[in-house]
Amino acid sequence: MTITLHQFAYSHFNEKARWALDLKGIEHQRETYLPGPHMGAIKKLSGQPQTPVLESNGEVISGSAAIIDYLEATHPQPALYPADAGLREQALTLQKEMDASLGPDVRTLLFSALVNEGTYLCNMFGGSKGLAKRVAYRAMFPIARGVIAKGNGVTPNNVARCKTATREWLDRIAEQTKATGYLVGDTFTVADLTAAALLAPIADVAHPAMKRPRPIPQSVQDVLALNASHPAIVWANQIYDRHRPAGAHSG
Ligand SMILES: N[C@@H](CCC(=O)N[C@@H](CS)C(=O)NCC(=O)O)C(=O)O
Repeated sequence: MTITLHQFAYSHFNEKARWALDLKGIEHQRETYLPGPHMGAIKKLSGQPQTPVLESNGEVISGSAAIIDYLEATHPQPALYPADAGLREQALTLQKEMDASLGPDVRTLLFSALVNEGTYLCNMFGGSKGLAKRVAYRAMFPIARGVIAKGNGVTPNNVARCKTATREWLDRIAEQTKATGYLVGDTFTVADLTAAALLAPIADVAHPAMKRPRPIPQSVQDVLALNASHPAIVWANQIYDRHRPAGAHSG
């Protein structure tokens, strides 16, 4: 069976898929695209513009939740869905809510800094590429900056909304994990994977799949500082330490 994950290097939705593949110990290849230039190839492959996309024996699955669902069906162990139907429903509902709001809002917060850090942004997403591709990508940045800002919701009003909404998610996650250390029941589920992966860009996790290049520009550090000591950020780092396998890939 040949499995390929079509991905962006530094992306929290892609990290959900990487984490599920690594946790289940599934042998696979990763095809890494640069955001922007990815569009033609990903649309041709999947009929839509976003990563992650999983290609498995001729099947093409788009979106992190659908990919996890597919992997859960084809490689059931270790399970990410609780066996109990009620708990499974809770975990899947939480995933859906976080994919719809926490994920995009965290991305907006990060991009509110990255739109002013062209060289750093290009290193984050293009670090694994050769020099010629990296130079060409950096050269495109001034022209692409407006599209990047718009595509990631970077307007003063929306950034302010995302700060509040993210704080509310952090408070909810901290409250909901207080009793057992997990969001649903007393074991690691898709809900914990989703929360920790989607928080990874502001939790500044050390795992190679989401470790950002150093030195971190001051503007990005300012975004991290907004919530650095929040119990849910500490929790996300602990979940990474306990449940995110190293995996065979570096990113
Ligand atoms: N709900 C989707 C969101 C995927 C998503 O937002 N992907 C972003 C990267 S984080 C993307 O591919 N953006 C490029 C684009 O929209 O053109 C999922 O769970 O996979």
